Amino acid sequence: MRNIFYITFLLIVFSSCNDGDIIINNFEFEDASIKSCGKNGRPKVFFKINTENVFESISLVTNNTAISDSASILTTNIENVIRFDLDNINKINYRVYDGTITSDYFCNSLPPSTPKVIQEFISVGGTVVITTETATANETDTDGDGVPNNEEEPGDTDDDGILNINDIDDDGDNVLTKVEITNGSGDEVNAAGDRDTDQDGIPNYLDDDDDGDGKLTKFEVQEADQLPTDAENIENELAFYLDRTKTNALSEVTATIQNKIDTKYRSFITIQNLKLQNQDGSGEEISFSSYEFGEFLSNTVKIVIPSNNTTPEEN
Ligand SMILES: [Ca+2]
Ligand SMILES: [Ca+2]
Ligand SMILES: [Ca+2]
Ligand SMILES: [Ca+2]
Repeated sequence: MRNIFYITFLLIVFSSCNDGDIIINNFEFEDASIKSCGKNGRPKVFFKINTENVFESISLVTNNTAISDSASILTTNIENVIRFDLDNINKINYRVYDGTITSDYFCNSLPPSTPKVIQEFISVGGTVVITTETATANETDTDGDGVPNNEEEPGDTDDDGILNINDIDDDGDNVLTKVEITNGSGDEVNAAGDRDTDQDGIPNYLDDDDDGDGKLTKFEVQEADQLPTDAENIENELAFYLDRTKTNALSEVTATIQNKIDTKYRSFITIQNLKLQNQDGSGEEISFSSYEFGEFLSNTVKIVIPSNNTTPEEN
């Protein structure tokens, strides 16, 4: 906020020193969130638009290869800071217009003829610094398994190294928790009201032998397929793992469900030693030791926990 105030102050002073120039009375982009266009073979654009009182935008154009091509992701790299200098291709552009602007202004391959730019500053120096962290996609149910965080059993029930709060198969029986908590009519439940087929008090989603027939759910499959929920492992609409009269059991089950959960990436863009020059020919410059451009929040993507270095999947 201090930096925003600083440029506001500078611009007002600067404008008032130039008789006849347009008075910029607001450089304060209320919303810190940044929008983006994908690359589509061109440099990528990040921008903020202000349409209150004054029609203005500030944008960062970049062809830096560390930045994703996707419009909805800046980067998924939370390990490293992205840092590059502004130059003829990578630049900050501040503009004031004579009318309302929309995202199309930046995202169309051909810039529209209106609104007209009536004042423009372009960077003549600075270093872009981008740091990224993960952001929870679902605050109340991190792994999206249908059991809210505050109701997840503490710890790691199946000892697979993934805490229950992040585990989409809490008991490690190859049946997703969100499947195991589903109650149908006539299902047996425990005292807490959770589905508990063998009525041993342990809900199915935490029970590795759901039907209590002595064969672990994970092994109540046929050779053809190794997931207990697949059609091969269901007879007369009842899965073997829920049928205590059947003990279909295979000892050589190696499949485990890949633990994919939703997440987002939040990137913070700061420009160090930013120097902007007025394009009106006056050569006037304004400078910042550090300008907080804003935050870019990605769309929700699926990642594997624990990380196996696969590329996150866009939903
Ligand atoms: Ca869980
Ligand atoms: Ca399970
Ligand atoms: Ca049980
Ligand atoms: Ca069983």
